[in-house]
Amino acid sequence: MPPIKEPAGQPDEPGQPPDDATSSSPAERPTGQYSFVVAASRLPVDRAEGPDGQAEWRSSPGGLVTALKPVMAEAEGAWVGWPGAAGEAPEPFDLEGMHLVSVGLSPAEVREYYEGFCNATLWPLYHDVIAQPEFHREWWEAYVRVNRRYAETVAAQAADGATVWVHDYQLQLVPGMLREMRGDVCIGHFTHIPFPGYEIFAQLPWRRQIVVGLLGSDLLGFQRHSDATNFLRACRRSAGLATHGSRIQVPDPLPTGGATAGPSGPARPARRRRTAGEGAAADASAWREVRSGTFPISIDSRGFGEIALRPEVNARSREIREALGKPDIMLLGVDRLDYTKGILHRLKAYAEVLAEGRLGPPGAVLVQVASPSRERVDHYRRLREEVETTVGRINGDYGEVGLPPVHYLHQSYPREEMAALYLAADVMLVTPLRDGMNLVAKEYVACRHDEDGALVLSEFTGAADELTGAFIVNPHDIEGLKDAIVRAAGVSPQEARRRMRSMRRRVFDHDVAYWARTFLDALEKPPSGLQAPSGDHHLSGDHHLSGDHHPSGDHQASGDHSPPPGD
Ligand code: GDG
Repeated sequence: MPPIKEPAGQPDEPGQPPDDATSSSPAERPTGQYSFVVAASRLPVDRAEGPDGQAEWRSSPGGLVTALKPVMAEAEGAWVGWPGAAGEAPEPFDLEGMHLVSVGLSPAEVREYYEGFCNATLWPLYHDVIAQPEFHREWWEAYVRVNRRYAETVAAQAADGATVWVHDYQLQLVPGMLREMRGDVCIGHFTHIPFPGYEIFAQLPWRRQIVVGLLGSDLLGFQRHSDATNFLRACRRSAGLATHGSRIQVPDPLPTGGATAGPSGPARPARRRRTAGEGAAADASAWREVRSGTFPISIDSRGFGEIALRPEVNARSREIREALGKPDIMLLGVDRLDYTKGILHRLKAYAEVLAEGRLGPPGAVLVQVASPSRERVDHYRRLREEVETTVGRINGDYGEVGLPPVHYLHQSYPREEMAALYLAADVMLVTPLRDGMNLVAKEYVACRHDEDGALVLSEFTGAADELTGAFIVNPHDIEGLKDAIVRAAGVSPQEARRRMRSMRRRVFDHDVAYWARTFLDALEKPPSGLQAPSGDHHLSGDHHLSGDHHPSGDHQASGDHSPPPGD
């Protein structure tokens, strides 16, 4: 189907609930029993075969779940998400202290909502249109429908006054919908991917509905300062709202159609908590304050660090180097096979470095793990073909019998194997064209207990704000990338140690638990008497994170949602 230019109906009007929506009125909806509810695209579990051959659920070892498990256990938490396969939602179940509630997606919804609007509209749009986003009205309708289903599921689980934490670009309408259903709950939303500049965001026919949906939150978290400021601009431009520093003044309830002007004077803190079931029929003269903040996500640093210290993992890392023919230099890339990750730019630079003999013959080997991802989406199919053709060409041009210069692995590996690869690599190549954070860079650092190894890191990742000991590159600048690879490969042990030490300090001080804690603290205990910061304002989250400031000013760090490979 060709991309459309025209939106359905009024571009800036909210999506209407579909005819088949099973909404009940707020008054009829029972209040749930969970005082902390996480809503994320996926449940933190995988379906696996048990010892008896029966299918069973196993928790998937993502950083997000690692960080939130203790909070879930303490607060009687529920997690709402899609189990990952089309079809009816399985009944809610408990696993490792978490109450897991599935949202079902039909095969058509997987196509139109997940592969369509999420991964072929929003994903390329939010990553600076590296690939052309497609705009289809039926995909948008599926997005509205599925977001409503999530919101209803959360509303049914949340106790009176509960804290709800909604995650990422797949669920941007949930905060607004949930606020209409349950004005009593406290809602946070965190965007894991970049939030684009307004000129790009403005292409989206449904830009206003997205902004309004997000503004149902009490606190909006972003990875980088630039993401938060882009969002504030979108509030002003597409919803006509006034922003004061990092805060947005929002009429309560927020009209969902037409332009909305905010008050021009200073912020009027007028949020009032409604009781469960009271719904949105509140006094339209009230104003609510929505806060935004920068909360860079991180990883389970200690967990990775411990794996990397295991003797069998260290033995495996030596085995990997032997299997590669004991190269002088081993370079490594680990990515989902995604066009945002800059894999082709990396391969081009590596091929030229080889051609120029700058890594010293026979010398270097690149291991590229490209874990399968979104394989039914066109852009991803085409990327796979291009990457595989390029790898074949490099090996054809520069390989010898038994010594291919690129080892390409289109597979997913257990964490232990990943840690062994990280430990084996002299140079880690993380070269995305755009990336909200990039957890791989932090995982590499967390594993290097030997304080050796060098990281080449794109400036277009959130991680570049924090990992200043890396060799920072612009991946579009192939000459610059080549120079950085050569410098990283030839770095002295002293300089490598100095750089790695500073990065390890950062990654261990600001882990995923820190990220979750700072976000939830800011959500539940908004700093009183917040001053509207002037100019390059800092966001509410920063108030919790003074001290360890990065030159670019963004920082705090921590948390991680390691999406399961294959997402
Ligand atoms: C989004 C944002 C942001 C990959 N292959 C295997 C494997 N992985 C794991 C990595 C890492 C994760 O997947 C990938 O995380 P990234 O941060 O690199 O990227 P996205 O998937 O695009 O994640 C990103 C993130 O959300 C968190 O907010 O950083 O910017 O795009 O953890 O290790 N893990 C295992 N085997 C593999 O083969 N075990």
